Amino acid sequence: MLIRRRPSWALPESAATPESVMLSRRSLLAGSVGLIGAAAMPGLALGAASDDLYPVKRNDSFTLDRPISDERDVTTYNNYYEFGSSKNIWQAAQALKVEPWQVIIDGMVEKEIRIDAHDLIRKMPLEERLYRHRCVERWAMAVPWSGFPLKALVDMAKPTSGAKYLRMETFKDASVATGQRAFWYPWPYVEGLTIEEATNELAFIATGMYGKPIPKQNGAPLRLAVPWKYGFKSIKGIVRFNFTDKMPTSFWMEVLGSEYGFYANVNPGVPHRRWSQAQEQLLGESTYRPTLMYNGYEEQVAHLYKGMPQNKIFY
Ligand SMILES: Nc1nc2c(c(=O)[nH]1)N[C@H]1C(S)=C(S)[C@@H](COP(=O)(O)O)O[C@H]1N2
Ligand SMILES: [Mo]
Repeated sequence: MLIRRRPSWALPESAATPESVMLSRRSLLAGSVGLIGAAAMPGLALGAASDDLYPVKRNDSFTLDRPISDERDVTTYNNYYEFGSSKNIWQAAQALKVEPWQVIIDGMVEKEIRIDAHDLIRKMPLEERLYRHRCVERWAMAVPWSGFPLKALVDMAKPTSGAKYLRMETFKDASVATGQRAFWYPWPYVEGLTIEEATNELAFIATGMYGKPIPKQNGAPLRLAVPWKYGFKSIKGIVRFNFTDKMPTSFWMEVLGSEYGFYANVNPGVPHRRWSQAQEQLLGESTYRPTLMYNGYEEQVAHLYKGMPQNKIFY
């Protein structure tokens, strides 16, 4: 979503596909994997205080209409602007220390909570879910996340009746996240949901993936997964959950509010201001598939937006 230069996804489709990018990255990686073996697996996380919890039991009620994406693709093709605006940030993200990791749950709650992320994870009902993910840039993937329903955290927080929104914030430390030295961005990354969205059964906090702890580049130790929305809503590296009565201004709303709104629900029929959203490309595939309404989760979430203006909920 860098706007200073022509973005790769705005190129003609034949010129830059996620696959061609990944194929070249794969061949680059091939050499190092042979040399240092498993240690070169980008997903490898060593020794955080909740690593023993995985794998967790799969909840079979979440099914896919597409293959699970290749783990190496998912862990090496990322958006995480804290570490740079390219897709190739997985090595830079290893600088992040994810233990200890202090989380604050505050704002309109009965009592403020400060807890280490790994203690929080131990208290939560962990399960595995297969989810689609659809980036606003048109690439998509399917991931086996481990984690817990966001509702479990909301219930623990006991928000007061006036709380209407949940605002989430990413860590801020430009000494390790060199992307945060880009002063023209409004750090820290912020995202938000209505309380109804946050307590919908689909809203999930991912703490693991592929049966292992979640890698740093994918948002360790706590990362939101709201699969009916464009990917930028799924905030990584969360340090704060703040309950409020005011609609949060997200990072991307602040950067470019005319293109990235608060709701950002997936809709194939509502184009981005600069490209169509009718189709999407799965990581590792060269052909396009049709984009699904609410990314295939219409049944679970459409009721949340009944009667709301269409021009507000799909960008
Ligand atoms: N803190 C933070 N969270 C973030 C982002 C980011 O730049 N910073 N990028 C978002 C975008 S645009 C997408 S598509 C997903 C990408 O997740 P992935 O790298 O695990 O595929 O993370 C989202 N969460
Ligand atoms: Mo994205």
